[in-house]
Amino acid sequence: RKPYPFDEFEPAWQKRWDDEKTFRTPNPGDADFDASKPKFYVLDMFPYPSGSGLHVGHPEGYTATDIIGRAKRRQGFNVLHPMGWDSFGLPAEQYAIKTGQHPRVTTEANITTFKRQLKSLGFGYDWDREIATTDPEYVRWTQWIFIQLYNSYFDEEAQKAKPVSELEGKGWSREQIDAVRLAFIHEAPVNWSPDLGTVLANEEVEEWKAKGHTVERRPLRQWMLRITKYAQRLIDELEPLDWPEGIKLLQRNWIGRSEGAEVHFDLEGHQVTVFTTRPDTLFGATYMVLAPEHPLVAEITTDAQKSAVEEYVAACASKSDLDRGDLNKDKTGVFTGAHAINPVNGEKIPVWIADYVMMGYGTGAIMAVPAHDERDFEFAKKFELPILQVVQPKGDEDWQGYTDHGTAVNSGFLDGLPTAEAKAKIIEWLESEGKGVRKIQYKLRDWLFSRQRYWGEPFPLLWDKTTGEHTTIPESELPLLQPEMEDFKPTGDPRGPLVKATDWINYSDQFERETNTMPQWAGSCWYYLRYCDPGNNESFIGQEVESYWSGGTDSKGIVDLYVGGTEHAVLHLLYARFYHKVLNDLGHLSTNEPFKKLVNQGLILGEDGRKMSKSFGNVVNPDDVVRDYGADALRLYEMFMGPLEQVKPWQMKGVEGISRFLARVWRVAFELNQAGEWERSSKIQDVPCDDKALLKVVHETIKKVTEDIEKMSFNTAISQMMICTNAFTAADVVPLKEFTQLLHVLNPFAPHLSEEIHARLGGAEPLSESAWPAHDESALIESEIELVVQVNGKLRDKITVAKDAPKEEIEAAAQAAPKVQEQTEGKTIRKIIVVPGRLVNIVAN
Ligand code: ANZ
Repeated sequence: RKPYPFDEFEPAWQKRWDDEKTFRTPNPGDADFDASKPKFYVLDMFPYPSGSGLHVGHPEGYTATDIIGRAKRRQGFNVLHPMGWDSFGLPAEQYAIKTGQHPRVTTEANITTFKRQLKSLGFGYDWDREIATTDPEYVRWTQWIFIQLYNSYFDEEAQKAKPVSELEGKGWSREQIDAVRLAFIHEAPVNWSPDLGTVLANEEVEEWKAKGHTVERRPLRQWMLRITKYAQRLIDELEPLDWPEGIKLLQRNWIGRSEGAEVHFDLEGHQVTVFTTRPDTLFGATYMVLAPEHPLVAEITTDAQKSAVEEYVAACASKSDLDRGDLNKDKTGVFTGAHAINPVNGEKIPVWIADYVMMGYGTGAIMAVPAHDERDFEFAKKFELPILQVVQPKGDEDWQGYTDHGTAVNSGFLDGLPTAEAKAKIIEWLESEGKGVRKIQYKLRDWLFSRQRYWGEPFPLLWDKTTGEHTTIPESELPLLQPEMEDFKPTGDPRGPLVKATDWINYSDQFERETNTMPQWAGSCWYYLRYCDPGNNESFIGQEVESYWSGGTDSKGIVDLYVGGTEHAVLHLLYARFYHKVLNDLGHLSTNEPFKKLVNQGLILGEDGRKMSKSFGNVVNPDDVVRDYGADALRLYEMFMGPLEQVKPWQMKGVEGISRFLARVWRVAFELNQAGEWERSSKIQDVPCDDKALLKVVHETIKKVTEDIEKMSFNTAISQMMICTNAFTAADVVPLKEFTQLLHVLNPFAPHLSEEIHARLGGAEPLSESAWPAHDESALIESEIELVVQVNGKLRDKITVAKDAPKEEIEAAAQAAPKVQEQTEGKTIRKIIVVPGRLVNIVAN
């Protein structure tokens, strides 16, 4: 037998919430919309509906947001708590290729499973707002947003995006405009995966390599988004957000701002510019290094060095940036035979090529200062290049390989200056001599936005067959869906599988379609906006709705609370922030950031402490837990495992423990009768509570649970409810009103159980429709205190007295205590010492 009949009432409550649309959220314009209510938008990172169904990791964050959403609703907020599907993606396409099923079919089947599983956990979502990124109506607006990016440029002075039509007005040529669009075409070496048949963003390379795919560099023509223009704003506007410091740091590091200078060197009749963060070390530049791909390499290489250089360049072409970067300690390189002139002292320095210099960063050329840069130091030692000290360390460290700040030496007019001042002085000199400029450099690269896939949004773009110019399709033709195709296997053609849909490509005599598709991010970058207004077919979000959910002009983001995994710390969050800023700049949004507060839930590991994975056989299926223990037990267990942010291992024993707790709550209210049916316990009585201690626990519980929900400290809230339940279990009489108050605060955590008990005890209005309880401060006040009683300095007994009891009363109570009586029998009491609030000592002999 089940410890309580969750298998009967959980599905019944879920059905009722569904039928009655209990968690439907009214929008401005709806008949039941109440403009006086404050809004609260609480969002989960929507799942990718994979073939393996829900994982116990999903309900962790989802339960946390559900508790908050349910509580806030009852606290008078208009709560937006939606759910949907990130349903484009490579796995669906690969599965489709393997099985011959269309990805739309498998995706829909997976969504059905996920939705059934989420509903079986009783989450209070407004299912009327459900969206899938693959819905044609959603694709329409994903493509529409791309068109806005295509039709915009970044105005440096205003530091914001503006429509390119303004430039047309100023007489800019077509070519000039194409060169500044936020969505632009670019031919560059990209990460091409032959076995996946697609290019990948830099950010994605490691993940796919780890999965065993090959990734190589190859020059291709790709659509890019000019996210680099927003680098500084993406750093600055991060600061006011209520995000974990660790995530902010990851974003800042990813954007990677460096302050320094560009310095121009003469090089055999050419000019080469290097980027350096340490212009103060210019006197110590003893050689120069160009990236192997640097355009000047072929021109400056001497005949004697030609074959060595060509061989080296060819070998580098196949290496990724990561292979070439810092991790690769064993430095390689080749001398070009050419020399450059150090602009500060006229010294002739040799020019090398080496793969530790990347073409994609700075200018693709460096001045090497081996004395004070680790990579240069390694390189100079290996190739016996001169190492010249130009910084005196602060302490007694060895100057060789000293990279920290210090004092300039061997540096002419910089000598004696601390590093910061030397930097300022040399930059001033470079600028006045026309030999360099101050420069801020970011690691962030423009966003490679095209993919060679079938299961993604096609670009709403056309190419002119004769002029080769690109243009957008009319908005009236959106959404542009992929053509129906039987075979969308990668062809090896880097234009992607859509090249095979020749009819579809051939738009008209003049134009043909772009065959690339957008990355999965295109949909996940803005889904939180669509939830606000999912049915709108005039715009991606209506103005009135946007303004209401943004919550005013000083709002720091439209979403009040966003909960999800740390795996999205950089990419998803960065991309969404970029999209949001562009849409804000163009006047479509009133906030400049999407997510005001961010919380990352910790990973749930297997019982063995390893990451849950099919290959370890340690995956827990939520369906099994719901079947054996019920949805409330799963919800509560995941919240009781530890602090939300912490990584923690799954333990079935813990689920059992939580299930026993819930059964104890049930048995406060019900007992089994002779016929084996649950009936109302005789302890439950509709009487005023005259048990002060019990009353105090109940009100402490209301207070603590309310505060803990606000702090997202769910495990401590549950502990408090356990204490309260124990108090009810121990009581001879359980006053209905006070027990119901426990049910009220338990409701967001264990919604089925709390509603069922409440209804069976005669509660007419469901808890989820009732106002949140407030605690009674006067019930919390301690009215009695406990004192220890000593006889001749030895602890003998304890007494309970009124908190404000007079001295005489305390003395009398102490003498009357049974163990004290035993000890003082036949003796004379000489003295009684009362230490207020602590103890009574009786001296007797
Ligand atoms: C001279 C120098 C002297 C440097 C010194 C450092 C220390 P971050 O902070 O990452 O921006 N660098 C510049 N462009 C590069 C490229 N394309 N590939 C590889 N390395 C490059 O690093 C900037 C520094 O990294 C620059 O400052 C340059 O080395 C190197 F004592 O210039 B430095």
